[in-house]
Amino acid sequence: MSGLMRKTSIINVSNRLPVTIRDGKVHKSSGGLVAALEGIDPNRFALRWLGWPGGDIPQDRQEAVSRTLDQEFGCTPIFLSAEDMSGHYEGLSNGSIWPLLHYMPGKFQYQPGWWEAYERVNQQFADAILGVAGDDDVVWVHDYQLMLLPGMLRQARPNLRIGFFLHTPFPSQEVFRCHPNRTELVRGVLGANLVGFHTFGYLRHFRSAVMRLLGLEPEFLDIRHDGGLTRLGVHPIGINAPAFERQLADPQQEQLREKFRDTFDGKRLVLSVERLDYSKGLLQRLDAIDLFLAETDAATRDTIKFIFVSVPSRENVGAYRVLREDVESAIGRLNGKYTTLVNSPVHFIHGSVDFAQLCALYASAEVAMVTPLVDGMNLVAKEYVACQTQSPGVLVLSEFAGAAQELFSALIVNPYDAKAVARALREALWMPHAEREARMNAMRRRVGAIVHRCLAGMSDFGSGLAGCVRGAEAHRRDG
Ligand code: GDG
Repeated sequence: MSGLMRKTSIINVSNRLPVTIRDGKVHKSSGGLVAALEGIDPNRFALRWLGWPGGDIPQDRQEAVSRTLDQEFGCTPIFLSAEDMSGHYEGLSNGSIWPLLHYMPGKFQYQPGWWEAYERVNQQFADAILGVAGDDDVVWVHDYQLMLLPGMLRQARPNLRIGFFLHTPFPSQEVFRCHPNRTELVRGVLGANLVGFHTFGYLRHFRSAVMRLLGLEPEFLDIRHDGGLTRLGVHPIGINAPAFERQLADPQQEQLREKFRDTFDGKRLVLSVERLDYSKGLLQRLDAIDLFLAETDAATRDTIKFIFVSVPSRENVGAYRVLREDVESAIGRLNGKYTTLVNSPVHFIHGSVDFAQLCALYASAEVAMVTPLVDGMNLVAKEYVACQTQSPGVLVLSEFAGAAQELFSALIVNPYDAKAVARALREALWMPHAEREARMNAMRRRVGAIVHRCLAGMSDFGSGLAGCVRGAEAHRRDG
């Protein structure tokens, strides 16, 4: 690549920054988005991140915090009041939009004032971006908390290059249309030049919502509207596989795995890792494990350990507090039923483990159970595959995770069918080595390819946007 080529500046906007201020200190977080963006070529792209830094930072400290985050992390913090944060994030985003995006209208909640907080926060983000964005910059907006933002930016700066990526599914328009602000939300997204989804199914649903709610007739992937032209695209997110490979090659890994073997007394490990979220299907998975254990003889039962790493999530939202209680009592019941002098079947960690431990767990587990009821992509499935460098394990994967559209060689299950999941678990634990190897190798090739395509895809988002902008300009010229 020529050193003379001009870098594209990407302003990456997400509700949360990849750093959090806690107890006056800056903590780096390592979500899937952070990891995926680590692979972007720094010679071609300059990345600046805008978002909420967490916590309620007193006004007299905001300037100092901004300076530190800017100079040391390339981040611009957007400070939100506790009241706006609550109405926007816990209220409208996670109480009303998230359940509908995940086909769960039964979990839908709506309170007066939440919509106004959502609008105010989106506007605050728009003002902050407009203060820093140059005409040649690309603004890349992430996820359902910021659906109004592309429209607000477009109105203020008609020529700005804007991308929007949805990390969740987009449901059938029959479900999405339950939202009281459905039209404003869809119209807001159309402010972007390019709107990306994990799968073609989500794209198709969004397209139908545009037709039904706005009465527009998209031309395949292009939507012409009074704000210009929006192109829809499928850009599945990948993982930063080299980071996992580097970690697995670290000598510390063997010590960690040895430690797990000692701690769990050489038992066969079956792993679950996720945020404690009702979309992830934990209760249904526990039902399947119960069935599996009931049909397994006592001596064999004692040789298997189920490890649940469940990261606390959105604990200020009622449905999540209820879920935590339900999961804890289901695990208590299961352990009460099957614990013997030498084993209790489920080891529950309500917290997170560090990256080195996570990799060692992935590598040690004979089976990973990734059985969400619905999930945009699910990176855990891809990460588990990336870590099967020694004796290959088996992935049991929900057909309702976006990842199932790429990891065909997993044991694909319907997470609502406890019997089928229990059967798949048995098949996975006693699968012959040659079959495990063949299935895992196919998926490992795919995950490697996805990383390449995804990182290239993300890097090419800027050029993709440039193409869309040219199309939109032609559209404006043609009237
Ligand atoms: C949303 C969409 C979509 C989890 N526990 C620990 C830990 N993690 C890391 C995993 C993984 C990430 O968190 C979770 O990503 P997922 O994709 O599985 O799920 P969501 O958080 O719901 O993400 C989802 C994603 O956005 C990206 O577009 O795939 O569908 O819902 O990277 O490794 N990391 C560490 N310790 C833990 O205990 N270190």
